[in-house]
Amino acid sequence: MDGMVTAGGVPELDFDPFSRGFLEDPFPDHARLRDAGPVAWLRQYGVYAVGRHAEARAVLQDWEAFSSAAGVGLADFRREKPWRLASLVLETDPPMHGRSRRVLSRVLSAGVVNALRTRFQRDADEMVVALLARGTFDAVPDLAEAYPLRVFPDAVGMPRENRRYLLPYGNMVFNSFGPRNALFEDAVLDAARVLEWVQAQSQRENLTATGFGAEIHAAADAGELTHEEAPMVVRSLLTAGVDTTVSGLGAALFCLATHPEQFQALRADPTLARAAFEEAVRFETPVQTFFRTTTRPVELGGTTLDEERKVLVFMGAANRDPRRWKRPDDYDIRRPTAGHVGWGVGIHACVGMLLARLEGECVLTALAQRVGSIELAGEPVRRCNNIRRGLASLPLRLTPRAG
Ligand code: OW4
Repeated sequence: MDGMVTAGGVPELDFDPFSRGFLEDPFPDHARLRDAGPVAWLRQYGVYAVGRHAEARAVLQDWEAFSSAAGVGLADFRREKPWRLASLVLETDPPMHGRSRRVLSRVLSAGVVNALRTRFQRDADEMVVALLARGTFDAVPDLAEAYPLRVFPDAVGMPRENRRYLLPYGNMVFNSFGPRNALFEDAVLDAARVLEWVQAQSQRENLTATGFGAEIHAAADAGELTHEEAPMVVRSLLTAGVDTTVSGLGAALFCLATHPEQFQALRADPTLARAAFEEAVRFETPVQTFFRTTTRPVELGGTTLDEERKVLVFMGAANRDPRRWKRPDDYDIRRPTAGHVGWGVGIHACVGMLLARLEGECVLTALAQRVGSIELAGEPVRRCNNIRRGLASLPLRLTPRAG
């Protein structure tokens, strides 16, 4: 029952953040969580929960007290075997984390990403022109999925065939950070085949001679990673690189279709494309939650958390915390978004965010320059996932820009 407190004085809550009802509309429980206190206890799972911006940031920034090495899902790797080999970057602490992170940071650095801009913009322009010719289409498969599935595997150096498997694979991995509920079980039905395929894609001989994949394998030649580790780091790219940006693009398209005045502001000044994407990442927060595990008794928001406990950080709740944001539930492409936690913060903050932002900027720039209006042409349909917030379907109607 809500209203009880733990022996440590932490308020207890009963909602299930992995139920379909919550995932369809998390916002009322987000408010309850934030209002209960700086930290709450989720009775159903026996985990701490953090929904306010200040404490979410504090947890994510303190990797020593709030470890990732026991897994960033509900499963505690010290007690149960991970369902797939643990990630060398997401599910590690320093010093191991730094080894893989350093390689990924370089492979996805500003200079590398900026060099892709011309190609990424051309691909976005081409897609938007083709969709304008159709007028009405489903923006999830036809744009939010199609665009990252074209540009990202190209940049990694993957072959064209079967890249669409990256979508069910991402859905599987993100569901796996939650409990073993029906979402998880349905997502892993085909796991053996998909995992085998992803592992094969990560091998050096299956990647082109140039691209992110080849550069990660070259880092093993240079001694920065072992040759056993290199394919695992490529796997991280394939895991985190597609369906996250699919959710982000879907969020931006949903926001612009449902806030026509914001799309008109973007049309009036297409240089707002990057800000409009960033605000969509705050507003919808594609990666809604991740866990940490306490390594010692640790003070947070005036209470002391027990050691060896999972802590569920609600980035989506923090990104709409009224203690931090003015009119948090408004999508406003001119608001200062700095400090949002949609990419995480601290040593595990999204290493691919410059690439994701480039994809968002290119698609929204193409829309701003070529499209007159974006309207819903049907009801959006949510794709429920334990961790990731996104749509399965977004029927849109575009009209061309006059003149
Ligand atoms: C958000 C992320 C997500 C899922 C998987 C991995 C990374 C990985 N970052 O390293 O496998």
